[in-house]
Parts: sequence; structure tokens; C-alpha cells
Amino acid sequence: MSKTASPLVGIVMGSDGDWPKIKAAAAALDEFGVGYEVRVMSAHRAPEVVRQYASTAIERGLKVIIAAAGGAAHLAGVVASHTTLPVVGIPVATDVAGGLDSLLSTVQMPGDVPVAAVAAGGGGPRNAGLLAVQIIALADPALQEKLVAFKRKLVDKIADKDAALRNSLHVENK
Ligand code: RP5
Repeated sequence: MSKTASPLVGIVMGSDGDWPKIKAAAAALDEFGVGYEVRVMSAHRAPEVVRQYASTAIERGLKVIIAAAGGAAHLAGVVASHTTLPVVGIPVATDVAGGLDSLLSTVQMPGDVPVAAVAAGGGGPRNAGLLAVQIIALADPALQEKLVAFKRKLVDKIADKDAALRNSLHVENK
């Protein structure tokens, strides 16, 4: 449902092979009921498609674009060059030091063209989704409330882990 109903977030990636590595971004949007669309496009192999997509994103109602790419990861930067929407870059994990190539290509933008880059691998893709939710929530009080509840649950989750670990250590030490 989130994929089609008035998408507010565009998730674009350089290759279909990126999807399994970054789909946690979409899952985070699903969690908060934020609509999104998903596209494969390449800054290098189909630059005109990227230009067209990014330069019409605002008029199509998008509020944030999440752009994922690996290796010479220029997609987020090129998208950012064609729109005033906030762009969140996901450096796709690779076998080069876990995605250091992607991370540097995504994050080392020149001044005047910002890309908010998340971590390569680990919680990075999920954080990209959450960051998009937080940006959209600035103008959506109901979504903001969901984020406040989410933060509260994080505290509870850590308290439970703390109690469980301390309890297990206490049992072991007996
Ligand atoms: C990047 O090159 C893509 O984002 C992908 O991570 C990487 C390899 O793409 P394929 O050659 O597998 O299509 O543009």
C-alpha cells in the first residue's frame, strides 16, 4: 500500500541488486505508514532518466528522495544536483572495506549541494527511512507523535536488554 498511495518519498537505486541491501529503508517507511515509490536508475548508465526524475520530483509531490548506490556511488549527488528536496544517500555495502568506496562517493559532496549520508551497511538503510520520516514529520503532527512513541519504545527496549543481561549474569555468577 505504501508503495503506491500518494508517495511522499522516492527511493531510487543504481541497480536492482542494491534492493536486498537497502530495503530496510522501505520497511522503516512502512512502519510509520509513509507512502513511497521505488525505482532503479543509474547516474552513469541512464543519466537523463535521473535528471528527469529528480527535476520533476517536487511537482509530483515527493518530499524526500532516498538514493542508494554502491562503488562509484554518484546517484545521490546527481539527484541532489537536480532538486531542492532533501536527499538522503545510502552508500550500498560492497566488498571494498564494507562499502568505504560507496560511503566516500556518497558523502564527500562539494559545498552547495548537500546529501545527508547514512552508514554503509548495518543500520544505515533503516536510518535513511527513519530520517525521511523525521523530515516529513516536521509538517505532520500525527507522524511526529508516532516518532515520540517510537523513541519511548527504544528506551523500554534497552531497559529490557539491560535487565535481561544483568539477570543472566547474576544467574551465571551463582
Ligand atoms: C552502482 O553500481 C549500483 O548502485 C550498484 O551498487 C553497483 C553495481 O551495479 P551492477 O553492475 O550490479 O548493476 O551503480
